[in-house]
Amino acid sequence: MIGIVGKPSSGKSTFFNAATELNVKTAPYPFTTIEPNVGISWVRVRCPHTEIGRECRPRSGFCLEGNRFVPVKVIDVAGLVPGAHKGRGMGNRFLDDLRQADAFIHVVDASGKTDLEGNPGEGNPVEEAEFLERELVEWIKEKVVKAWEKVKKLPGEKRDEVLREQFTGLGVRPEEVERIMNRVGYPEGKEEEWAEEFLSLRTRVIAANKVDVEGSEEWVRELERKFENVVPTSSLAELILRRAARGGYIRYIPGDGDFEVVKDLTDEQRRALDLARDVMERYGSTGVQEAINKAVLSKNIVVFPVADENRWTDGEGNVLPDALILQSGSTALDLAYAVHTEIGKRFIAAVDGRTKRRVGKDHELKHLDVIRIVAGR
Ligand SMILES: Nc1nc2c(ncn2[C@@H]2O[C@H](COP(=O)(O)OP(=O)(O)OP(=O)(O)O)[C@@H](O)[C@H]2O)c(=O)[nH]1
Ligand SMILES: [Mg+2]
Repeated sequence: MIGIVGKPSSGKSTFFNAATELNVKTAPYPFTTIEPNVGISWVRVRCPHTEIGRECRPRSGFCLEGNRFVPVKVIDVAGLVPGAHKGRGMGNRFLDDLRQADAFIHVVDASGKTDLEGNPGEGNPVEEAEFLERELVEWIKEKVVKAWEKVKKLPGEKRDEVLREQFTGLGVRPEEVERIMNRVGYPEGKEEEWAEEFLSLRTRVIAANKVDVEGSEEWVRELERKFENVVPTSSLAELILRRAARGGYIRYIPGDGDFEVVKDLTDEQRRALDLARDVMERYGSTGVQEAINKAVLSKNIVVFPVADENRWTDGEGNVLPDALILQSGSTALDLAYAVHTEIGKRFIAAVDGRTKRRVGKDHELKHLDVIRIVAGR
């Protein structure tokens, strides 16, 4: 799950709406919205079906002209203000909604036209990015302090064991806790370092948003100088494009650097689309799809399990029906378990759909692999 975070009025909800807006009219897709602020967006990857010249039939997500859109959950939380971890603003409650997010997209108002509380005025996007990072560290630090209080009195062996299990609620696996313990030592007096380690387990992308606004270019450059993973975005442009595409006015594939008008437009529609075109010309795309892709694919791969390694189909003849997001470094056995626990338990071997080579359980998978799992009965 991707958490969309940022100060008030930076454009989080606009980003969320753009990223979760379905711009294809075909078939009704399930579960577009799960709860008010949890929705489905899609990672865009090249679909392997283009290699075999037969159309895929996605069971979830969709495919547009050889671009496969793989569902990923996103959550839009209320704006965070300085002191949020202490409960300022809507702080705490929403921070806790982010526990299970394994990546953050930090939406920064790169127009520099709103202050840290989201009110119109003078903004400093660099400070904005820094304070948010701070708030996240402080929030996690409190969890570390609490956990350590709980376990520090336990005897040695038991203490390590309980500590390892303490942070699964924060999405941190026992083996990751173990690694941090080996590197940093116990959290005593080192809560801050622990919090930073936890945070660095998650991918963070900075969406330098509102790049359609004049004056944003300087801030984008400044942000790119100071931070990694900065993606210039115009959530507004993306929302305009997806809605126009859904209405059948343009042909546009999310993430593309261009679109084609296919129906008569009103002056108002034309002006809106001009704004989008301008952003695309300056930055190559609106950035929204790129931000989602970066958030997911920095630490994950997409793999296609099939039942027939020659035709790339499932048991019913559907071509490439499933696309799974797995952590980078995942093995054939991990894929088997991701498909179904039973398949994992009965794993015998896997077959690479391209080379047709048989591989064992420890075989490391690559991005866009097509794999058949051979399981016993
Ligand atoms: N020009 C421009 N305006 C944007 C963009 N994204 C958002 N906005 C505007 O910024 C204002 C705030 O947008 P929201 O999406 O509500 O911001 P938010 O971060 O969700 O705000 P809170 O929920 O209050 O924290 C709205 O007027 C949006 O139309 C963008 O890319 N370009
Ligand atoms: Mg909002």
